[in-house]
Amino acid sequence: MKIRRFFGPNIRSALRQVTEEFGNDAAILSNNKVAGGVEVIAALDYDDSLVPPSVDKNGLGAPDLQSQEEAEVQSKFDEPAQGSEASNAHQTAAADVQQSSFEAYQGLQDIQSSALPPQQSANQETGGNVERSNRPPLQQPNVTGDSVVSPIHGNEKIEWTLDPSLQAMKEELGMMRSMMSEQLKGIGWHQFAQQSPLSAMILRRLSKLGLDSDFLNSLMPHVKQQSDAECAWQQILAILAKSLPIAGSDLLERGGVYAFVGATGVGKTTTIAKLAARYVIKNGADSVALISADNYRISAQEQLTTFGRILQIETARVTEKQSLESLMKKFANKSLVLIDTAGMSRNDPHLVQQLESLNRLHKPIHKLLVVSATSQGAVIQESINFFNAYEPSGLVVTKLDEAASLGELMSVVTKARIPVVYTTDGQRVPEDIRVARSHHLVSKAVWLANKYSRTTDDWSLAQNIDQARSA
Ligand SMILES: Nc1nc2c(ncn2[C@@H]2O[C@H](COP(=O)(O)OP(=O)(O)OP(=O)(O)O)[C@@H](O)[C@H]2O)c(=O)[nH]1
Ligand SMILES: [Mg+2]
Repeated sequence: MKIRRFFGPNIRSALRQVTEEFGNDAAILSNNKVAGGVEVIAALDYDDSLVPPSVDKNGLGAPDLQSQEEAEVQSKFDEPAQGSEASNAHQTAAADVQQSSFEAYQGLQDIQSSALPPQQSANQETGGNVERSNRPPLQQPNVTGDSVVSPIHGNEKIEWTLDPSLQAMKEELGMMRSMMSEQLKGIGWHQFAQQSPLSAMILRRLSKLGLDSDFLNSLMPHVKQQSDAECAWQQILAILAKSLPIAGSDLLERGGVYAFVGATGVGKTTTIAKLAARYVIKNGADSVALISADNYRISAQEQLTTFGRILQIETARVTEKQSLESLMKKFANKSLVLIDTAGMSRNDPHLVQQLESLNRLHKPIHKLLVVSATSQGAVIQESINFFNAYEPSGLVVTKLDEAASLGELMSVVTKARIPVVYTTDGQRVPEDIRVARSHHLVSKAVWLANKYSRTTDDWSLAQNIDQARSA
């Protein structure tokens, strides 16, 4: 947008200059009587909606200087006041024009002083978009706190800060600022990449894993500057692996009572079937029992019963007549008891009832929270936040085979510090489950990042430069 101030002995002359300079597409931002003549501020490529309604903004399309509107504007300046009514009308019109002129002027001042570097801004009287040299100065308003006293209205205070045109200009200015800041960050990234190519390469590769900013920031200081880039990358992956909370042993091997909790459809029942089958293979079918605490959905109970039948192990379900407590007593002789819970919305009161019934049991039981690697980081975080109240002993991460990225999962899990006990990567029972291993998760994360070649923009990378610099 090009903005310029024109001055002439009268409005006609000033408008003619505008036409000559900007052609027919110019928009008049303000016209204003000043000492020695008339001042017009006009803009090219200007968003017409930003011009205050009180300002003549008909542009200069086919400027007929004898047009009605122009004649009216002209009359505000040229016609002498006659009688008190005429005099009042003249003053009101002049005040409108003056006020609009001031608003537009103030908006221009804002744009200029914010868009220019301080030194240039201070020198704007002699340069910038609004040309002023050899022209009479604008009447400066008296500014008192947030209010501005119009030079025409004297003591009457006018709240100009709420003017829609100024608000629009401010928004535009804000957008310009954020665009500039993004560009500067991009420049910052390029400089950083030139100064520290190894750190930049590692930061880019780590970002491709989908790790969140906090995790990246915690890893970057560990980058060791060395000539072998691949070695540095392997080292940082080893540190990443070490950061993950991993149980590292087969928790169920020692037996006990375990309840599987988690969001709907994450794979709780399937995981129970896989773990039961593994246990049966080692310890025999008599050593295991399955309980379905899901007394809300018949199909869910049947799913567990079917698995039990296939594995030839005892199963039972909680009903109104058969409480969880009584079933626990029934299976007291089993070395491993696995309890399946209903997948329900966190807002469903039945879910809380079900979880509280687990907590009321006399015999302490372990809770394993099941989360799916296909869920977004925020969803996993929500699930952890909710089930944390029931103190899970560990996590089971399912559906690794369907995940497109593991970065968000690793970031959330590392923050939560709940150890991952098992991971599953398929629907087959019992094959597709394994004791969680950090290197397996990290290798899978790298493999997925290469497979889906996630792109990372310079701006996002630039967010982490400070930490990367300390590497
Ligand atoms: N690809 C894949 N699918 C899995 C995995 N684990 C479970 N599933 C599938 O996910 C679907 C849901 O599994 P369920 O075990 O019924 O899940 P749930 O958490 O018990 O579900 P609700 O009881 O309804 O909350 C089934 O089709 C499973 O076969 C896995 O590791 N990989
Ligand atoms: Mg289920």
